[in-house]
Amino acid sequence: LLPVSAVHNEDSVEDWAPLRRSSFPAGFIFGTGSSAYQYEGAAMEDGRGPSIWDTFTKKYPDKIKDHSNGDVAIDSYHRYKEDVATMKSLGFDAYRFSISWSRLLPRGHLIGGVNQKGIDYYNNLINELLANGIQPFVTLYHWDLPQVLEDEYGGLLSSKLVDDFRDYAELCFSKFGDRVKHWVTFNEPLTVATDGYTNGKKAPGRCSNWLPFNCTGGDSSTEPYLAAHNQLLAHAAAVKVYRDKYQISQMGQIGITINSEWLLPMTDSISDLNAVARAISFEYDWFMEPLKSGSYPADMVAYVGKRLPQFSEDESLLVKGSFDFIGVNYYTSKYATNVPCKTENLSYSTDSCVMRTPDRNGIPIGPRSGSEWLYVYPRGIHDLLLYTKNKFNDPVIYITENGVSELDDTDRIMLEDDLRVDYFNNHLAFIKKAIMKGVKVKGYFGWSLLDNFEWDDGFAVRFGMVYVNYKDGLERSLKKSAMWFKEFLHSGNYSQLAAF
Ligand code: PSG
Repeated sequence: LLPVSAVHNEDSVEDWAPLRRSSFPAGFIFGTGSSAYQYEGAAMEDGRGPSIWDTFTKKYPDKIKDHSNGDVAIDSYHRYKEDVATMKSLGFDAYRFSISWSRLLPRGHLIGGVNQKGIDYYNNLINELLANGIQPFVTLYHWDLPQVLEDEYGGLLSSKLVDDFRDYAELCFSKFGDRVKHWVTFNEPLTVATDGYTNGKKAPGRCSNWLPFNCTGGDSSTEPYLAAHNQLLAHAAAVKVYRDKYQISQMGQIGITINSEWLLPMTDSISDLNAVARAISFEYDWFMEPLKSGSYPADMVAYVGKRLPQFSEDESLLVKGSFDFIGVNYYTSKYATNVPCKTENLSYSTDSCVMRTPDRNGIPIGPRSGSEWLYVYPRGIHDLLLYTKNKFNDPVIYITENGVSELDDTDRIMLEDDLRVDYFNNHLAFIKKAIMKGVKVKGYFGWSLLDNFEWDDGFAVRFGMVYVNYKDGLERSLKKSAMWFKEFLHSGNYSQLAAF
């Protein structure tokens, strides 16, 4: 076995030319990403119904770092024209945003009625983008389930979700599919399963009662698997409708966005190498393997047993191959080490019998960001991409999110975001390297254009390349990283790669 320190020495930094736009294949798309609850605001306006995030932030203000919520967010509902103008001036080709289900269907179901003002808003946004030469990439579900569906049948825990999501997706295809050519069904089903149903940090805030996380209900040993399962089935149902009724005439593509950390072994012992493989199975293969083959990964079946739902034969065939592209969200990497499996107080978080940590022998895997879970490790995106190509039949990939945060400093307008400049530059360099090795990456979306409502971190953590002044009318100002992107997108040759 190679010592851990030698595993990654195949690429040397010296031969890396400075990055420029022309380093990427012709037609490669650069964009930024966002989501409805994090950006729009206007939570009670123009007929929008409440989502589980409205309920969650009001019911558990203590679970949000600054006790904030997305009622106003960064007001993109009203400021979309200004924000589209910023994208255009920076030179972006595309914009990924999500549709708020409860803005279109305030009562969740199609038969509850369509809110025309919601349709109007997304039509206006899409038309504004296209008028400025920016392609819309639309996510259908970025975590804001209509509250009525949570109340009626337990939301993602019920298979009733499948038909309701399919109907909602079809409404979107029929209203917007003449102009939207890239659809993402679900954003990060993993994060929903872990933070929504394992530790209760995010809506709907469920976890087992023996955990000290102040949840009102839940079972961390079963519900994460159920929520993941129903998201996969709902995804597949929406893809089927798109392929049966819309794709040929609308000529678009449909996929799903999967996130994962990359994992490195804590030591070079066999048990830690196996722990790495299991950790990746429990995060990434959990979704990628069903999408590729129609079944869950063998090690998850072995370790989770009867608590892991099963696909019927028909379901398996529906899920298998249900994508034209895979959206990949990558932010960070961790070390993995084998730990004994638990026999009581079972939870998704311990089922893999792996402990994940950001440091080894006291040394962090990379610079720390403003988010406690995010340490910078650019090489991880390259390794995740090659893993995807080799293990999952070389799919077409869009990087649908990649970005870094810093903590808000309430006394200072923070425009000198050198950490973010290096982050984008170095991750793009590793993506380029993966492309040169044959990975079919077709586009990259930085997270995010603007500072925004960062879920349980509220407004205390900033991910934007554009600063939003929460104390002064939500005024926007370009940070250094926005200028870096502008330079990169217009001419290319901006800076030498920073050393790693
Ligand atoms: C993404 C990746 C991890 C945790 C949470 C996310 N990870 O690697 O441990 S959430 C994801 C989300 C978006 C967020 C953004 C930054 O899709 O809405 O704002 O990343 O947290």
